[in-house]
Amino acid sequence: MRYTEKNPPFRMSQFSLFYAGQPHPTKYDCMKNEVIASHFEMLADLLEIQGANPFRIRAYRNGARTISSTSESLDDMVSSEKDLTELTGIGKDLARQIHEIVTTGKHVALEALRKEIPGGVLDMLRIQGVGPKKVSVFFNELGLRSLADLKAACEAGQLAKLKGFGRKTEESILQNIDLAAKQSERVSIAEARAAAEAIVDDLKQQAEVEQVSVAGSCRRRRETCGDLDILATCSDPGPPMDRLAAHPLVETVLQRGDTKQRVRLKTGIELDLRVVPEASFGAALLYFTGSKEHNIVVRQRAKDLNLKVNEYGVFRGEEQIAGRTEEDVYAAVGLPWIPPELREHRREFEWADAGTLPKLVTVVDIQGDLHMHTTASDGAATIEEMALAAKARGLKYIAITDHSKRVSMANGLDAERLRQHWKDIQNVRARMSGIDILCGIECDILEDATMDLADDVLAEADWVIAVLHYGLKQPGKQIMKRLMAAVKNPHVDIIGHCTGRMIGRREGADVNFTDLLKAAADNSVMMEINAHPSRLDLDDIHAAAAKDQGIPIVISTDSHSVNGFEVLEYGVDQARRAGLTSEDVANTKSLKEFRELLK
Ligand code: DGT
Ligand code: CA
Ligand code: CA
Repeated sequence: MRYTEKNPPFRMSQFSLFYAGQPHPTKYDCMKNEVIASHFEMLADLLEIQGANPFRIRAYRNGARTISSTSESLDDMVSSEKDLTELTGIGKDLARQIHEIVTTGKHVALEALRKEIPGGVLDMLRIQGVGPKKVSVFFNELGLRSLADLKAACEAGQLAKLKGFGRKTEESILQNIDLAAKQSERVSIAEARAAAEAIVDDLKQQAEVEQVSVAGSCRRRRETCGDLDILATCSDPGPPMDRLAAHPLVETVLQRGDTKQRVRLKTGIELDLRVVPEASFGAALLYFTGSKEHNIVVRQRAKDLNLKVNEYGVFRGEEQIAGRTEEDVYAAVGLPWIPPELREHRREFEWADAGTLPKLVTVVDIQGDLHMHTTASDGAATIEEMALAAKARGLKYIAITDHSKRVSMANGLDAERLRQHWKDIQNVRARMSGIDILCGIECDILEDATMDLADDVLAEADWVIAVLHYGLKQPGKQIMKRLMAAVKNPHVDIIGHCTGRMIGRREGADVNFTDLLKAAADNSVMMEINAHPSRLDLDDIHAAAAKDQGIPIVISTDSHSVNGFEVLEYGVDQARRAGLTSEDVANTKSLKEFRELLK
């Protein structure tokens, strides 16, 4: 994956479980390639901050790129004793390190570097527009060790005095630093799920433990989580607590009571484990899943029925009448079971009362993926490799949507290259069976509201995604002029990652969704939920608003490599939070039905 300081797609290491720690390899069925790649990306970042030899840094970055674009699992390669050095860019040293990560779960080189560079220095990489080169200067020349240090230095005008920096950099950092600081207190749903699910799976191994579940915002699939919550039932709380304390992802036990334990993971996030009686599991799960606002309504409904609900059960006077399962708690207060993704006190009670709770879309409903890149622009795999990988995941159709020319750093395509690219796609399509391939384009909507490619070119595409990449900070009026022009363009099929936000790093553009969604509905333009965990754009609220307008939603992975498809589930989670059914999501349809939706 190629990225620049100006426009990082995302920093994989932010999502890595292994950001700070030494994972235990047996905890995972398979060590994902992306996770191994993230180790090397982080190693390269740390070396660059340290001012190490550029060749060494490049070797790690190339290695990371190879790993994330290799379709064969490195984990499998290691266990079947294949020669890793046959992969391009993987020499003896990297092969040895991969072997170490896969077999021991440790990465000595990375851990050594992390000891030399404070964690707060790495936090600086979360700031939009700040990469390892700048951080290196902040750390080595100014001795800054945290976001707070950096903020103070900007406010004191220290940066502007450095060679190669100006007032503009200082202002831009000040503008984005609070968001980075806020974000470092919350983690992406991808990181939250990886950690919580690994720990749940591990607790299930404990013989005495009966039931275990993730709760809290992670179970509701919020896009970021403040902390993790896990519930278990066990006759004796001791063994699960001991097991958690000894888990390789856990750094320290912060608090231990009779039934509750709070720990800090090596990634920095904190986790609560609560051990509850079997007869209260459902009530506790409902209570600790939240949201708080949802719980308040449930409690009020119980009151209206002269009942009391708390984390132990549902009570009539002293008598417990429900609590073992969530279903029976909801039933006791006259409600059907409500999926966790809907528990935000938005419309779930209204739907439940009317008997119209939506049957939410699931990952297996998805038949096609309509946003992905190849080596023609900034992807790591060829058309054929992407198609094969999509087919292996059970997809029936894909659209190849490389960048248009404005995105020059991603090697965006002009009309001539694009037409050749489409010919190449058609050739691959002709010789492949079991998957269909659409000739698409991710076309930039330029700052002046014109499209990056001429209408006659767009007219030849099967599928046109229009997106904002540049000028996201323009005034709302100009942003809307651009989006409206795109929506009204007869060749545009969909608006991709509508706001351009990068969760925790960059605010999105100032979009007036009321106007935009109305125009999209009037012009039969679809809206994308970009599934990447750093985008999730549309968000849940706006995806629900799009549904209300009858706009078909497409959940897309925006894959840049054969492993990019892994993020699909995060997009589906966001769609579920929006209350979307498979009817509302256009890429759950067969290609034939999907084509009928196109204008
Ligand atoms: P987070 O961790 O900020 O991402 O969000 P949550 O929802 O996981 O919040 P957390 O960890 O503070 O608490 C977990 C759940 O426990 C929360 O969703 C609802 C429940 N809960 C916590 N405190 C209260 C409270 O004061 N009242 C009620 N009704 N529920 C609470
Ligand atoms: Ca929580
Ligand atoms: Ca909590």
